Amino acid sequence: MDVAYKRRLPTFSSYPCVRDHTGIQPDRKMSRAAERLRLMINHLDRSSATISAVPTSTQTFTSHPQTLRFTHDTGLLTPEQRLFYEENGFILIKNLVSEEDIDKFRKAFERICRQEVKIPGLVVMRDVAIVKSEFVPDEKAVSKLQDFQEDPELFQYCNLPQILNYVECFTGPNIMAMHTMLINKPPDAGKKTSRHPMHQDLHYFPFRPADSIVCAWTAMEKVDRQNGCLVVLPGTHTGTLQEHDYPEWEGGVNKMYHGVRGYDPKHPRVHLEMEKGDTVFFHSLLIHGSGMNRTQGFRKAISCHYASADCYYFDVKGTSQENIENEVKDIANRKYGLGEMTLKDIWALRGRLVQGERTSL
Ligand SMILES: O=C(O)CCC(=O)C(=O)O
Repeated sequence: MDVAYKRRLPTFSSYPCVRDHTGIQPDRKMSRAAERLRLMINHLDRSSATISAVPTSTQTFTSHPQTLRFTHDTGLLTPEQRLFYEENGFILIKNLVSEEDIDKFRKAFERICRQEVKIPGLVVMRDVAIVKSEFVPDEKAVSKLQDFQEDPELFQYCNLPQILNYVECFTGPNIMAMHTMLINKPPDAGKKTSRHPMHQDLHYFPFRPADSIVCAWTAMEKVDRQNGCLVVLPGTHTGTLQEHDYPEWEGGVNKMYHGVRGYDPKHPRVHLEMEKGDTVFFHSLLIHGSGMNRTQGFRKAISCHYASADCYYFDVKGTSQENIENEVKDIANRKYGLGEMTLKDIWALRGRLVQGERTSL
């Protein structure tokens, strides 16, 4: 009789999830558990593998089959990487985007900051501390670009084949790029406004299921604790969407930077220190944020939220997401000037098919 195989998960500190995009295995030998899993997964249903094994005297077993709920088997992720994402809700891939591409995105960003180009639908945000100071039309005034889907250069990021290959592991083959950002975290002006409060990205999205939505976030330069790298709470993707609102920070909070209410501050944290071109993929329910930028430089990252085109919209009225709906509608109605629009209309307008078929979103 088959019984469930008890997972042995890698620890965060060893980062077994990391490998380069050439697909070459890391130096160290894959554990025997992972080898067994690879063999088993290859024999199982491709989309939602049930892992089971015949017991031996040296193994411990649970009584229920273990289902891989958060990842698809496309042949790219190793069994260890799949299990890492299943357990932690994120995976970091080293050196995924080339220097050349990143430099191109940086130049496109600078052109926008210098106001040499005008991109339809683009939202240019300024840090709450800077916005009050004198306006300077260069990158020093801009803390974030949102919705660059109409910028042919920046949008190339969302179409990079090496990114989409990973995205497919979480969304399946029909992929929409739903939300794009280039974050230019400024040096903190002393009020800690450069922090991004801990939050779940799903709070912003009126579509589901949450498991079919993933963020790709690429460091455009070295990011570490000094300049405010991402901080994640591993495993929180298995929870539910929590209430969000503006945190009560003395120095002020940036527009639309809602924070999650009532998460456990003692939950283990992982600071994702990354080199230029490294990319982290994370689940839409994973609680994450970023720290203050204590350096004199700007910390840049580019990101896209992808969703399966098979996702569906729902009405957020009466849910905890109603507060963000009103803010987003306000901004979008001003941007597109098309009169009153629903959140679904706004997202349908922003979303771009990047692979497969536009089946629903
Ligand atoms: O890049 C950062 O500092 C945080 C970005 C982020 O979490 C977001 O915009 O949702």
